[in-house]
Amino acid sequence: MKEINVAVTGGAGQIAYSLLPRLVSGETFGPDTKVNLRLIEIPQVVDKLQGTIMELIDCGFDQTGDLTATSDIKEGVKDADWVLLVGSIPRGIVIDGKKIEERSDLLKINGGIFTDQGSAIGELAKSDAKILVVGNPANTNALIGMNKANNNSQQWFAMTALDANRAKAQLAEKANVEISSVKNMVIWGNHSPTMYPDPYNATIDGKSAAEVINDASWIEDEYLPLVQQRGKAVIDARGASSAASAANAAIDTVKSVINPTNDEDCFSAAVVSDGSYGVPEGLIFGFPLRTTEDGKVEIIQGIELNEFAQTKIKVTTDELESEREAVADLIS
Ligand code: NAX
Repeated sequence: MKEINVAVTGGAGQIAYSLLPRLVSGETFGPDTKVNLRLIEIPQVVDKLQGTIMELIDCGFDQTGDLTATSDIKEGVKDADWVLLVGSIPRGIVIDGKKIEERSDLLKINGGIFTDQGSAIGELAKSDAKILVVGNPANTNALIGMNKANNNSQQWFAMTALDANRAKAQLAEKANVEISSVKNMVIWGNHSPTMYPDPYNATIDGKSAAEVINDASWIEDEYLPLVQQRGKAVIDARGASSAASAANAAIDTVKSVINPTNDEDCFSAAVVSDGSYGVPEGLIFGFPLRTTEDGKVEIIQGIELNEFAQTKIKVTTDELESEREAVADLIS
């Protein structure tokens, strides 16, 4: 059996609890790949990972390899093929008596984590390692990590697949079709309320979803808030955040990166901008992506953006530029 090394930060958190069994079950990396899993946590909770490891052993999957826990990021990411950066400091946490509510404070605090993690990954993970940032603010955390890694043969992604899955689900419900009929869902920009889930280029059975739904006021006034506020709706309903669907989206992203993309589809994740669609170079930006037969992830070109899309994309681009400015000292 082939073997790969997968490192996951935030291993004792909610998302990880849903994510980890699916990483070592054969579902994500295939039945012929053994997965050595390194769980990384802050020193205060690293011991709890022993309980998680016991559970993973008790799942009894043939594809489960060595399971280790550490609070040392260097040990965790050494020779990693994949690094899933799930851990981060949540909004609302109290640090030195101050409740962290401002996005700018959150950016700085998490930025500090992602500088060390980025340097360790750049130096020690495999030269072709893939890194998926889930912890928020995901795009700018990825920007910091990627700059600190300073290793162009590795590839960084920030997760927008949960937004894409939510965006597809809302279109399917409105059009009263199976969710598998909805394809080409692009989340443009930031994983934040400014993201633009594109209903014009998404397709339902091959036709523009906006045309199939044929209700401009729903598309332009109701659809975006529905997708953008879905996370809050889940919290309100279940009293806890959407950890299972976030874990599922992380699995979807890994599968999308390691398997060629169907000709009639694309997948959503944020990657470093090469200037495509006028997005400033270097930003970590949600684009339409495809994985080629030889395993290369490319930004799909030539998608038409109407005036509504251009206005929305400008807002999310401006937000990402201001986030980049807020962490300028961490990426120089
Ligand atoms: P939890 O608070 O349950 O778990 C986070 C874990 O990360 C904790 O166990 C904490 O000890 C650990 N951690 C903190 N700093 C660390 C460090 N330096 N190294 C290693 N571990 C560290 O949060 P959870 O619900 O699992 O969510 C994790 C992150 O995902 C949050 O930032 C959350 O905002 C983000 N999300 C991102 C989504 C996306 O689509 N990109 C959607 C879901 C989720 O909101």
